[in-house]
Amino acid sequence: MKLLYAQTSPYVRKVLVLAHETGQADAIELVPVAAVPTERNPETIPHNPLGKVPTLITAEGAALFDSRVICEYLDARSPGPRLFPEGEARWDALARQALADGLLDAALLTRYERAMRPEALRWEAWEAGQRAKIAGALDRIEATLPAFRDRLDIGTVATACALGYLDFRFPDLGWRDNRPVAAAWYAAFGQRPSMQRTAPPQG
Ligand SMILES: N[C@@H](CCC(=O)N[C@@H](CS)C(=O)NCC(=O)O)C(=O)O
Repeated sequence: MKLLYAQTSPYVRKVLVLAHETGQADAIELVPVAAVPTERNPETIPHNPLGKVPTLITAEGAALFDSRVICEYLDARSPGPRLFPEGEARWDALARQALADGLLDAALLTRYERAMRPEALRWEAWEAGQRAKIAGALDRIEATLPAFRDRLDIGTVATACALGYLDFRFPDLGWRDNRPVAAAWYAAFGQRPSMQRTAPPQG
């Protein structure tokens, strides 16, 4: 399998954390590609017309995207642990993944706004709206964490990758302020080898 990837992408990180946790990291060849919304990357487009990472090319040559589809695919072929629970617990785990991914979507849009959009074209109210989504998602994580803090599933993996992205791109946000439960949980979860091995570049 080949994974079209960028080391800084939190969605890629989610896929790689799941690959490590399910013992499949060595089966994935990492192919670095540029992923920029304003440019069509000829390496990625033939596989994924959206031009986004992560995009997985399976051993059979099928292209899979986005991160949720890839995570389910890898989980389904896991030789060991599974991170998508069955039964009632599944909906809870998927909902927590959706919350964390939604936090990431808002954070990434904010990042693009700050790093890419020409200053004269910036729209403050729009960025404030994205920041409010991030804060709301963080508050929901803080409130609900006691019920799932001991789980290892796609929900906790996605949550940890989202918090890691905030540390990486928004170190001044102070997401830990008034959120001691999430801060303590992330400090412990972040020590997992899967998280350590997939950390974004420093500096
Ligand atoms: N919902 C997608 C989001 C993927 C995504 O937005 N990836 C970013 C990098 S972090 C990207 O490829 N951006 C390039 C673009 O938007 O063209 C997923 O879960 O995989």
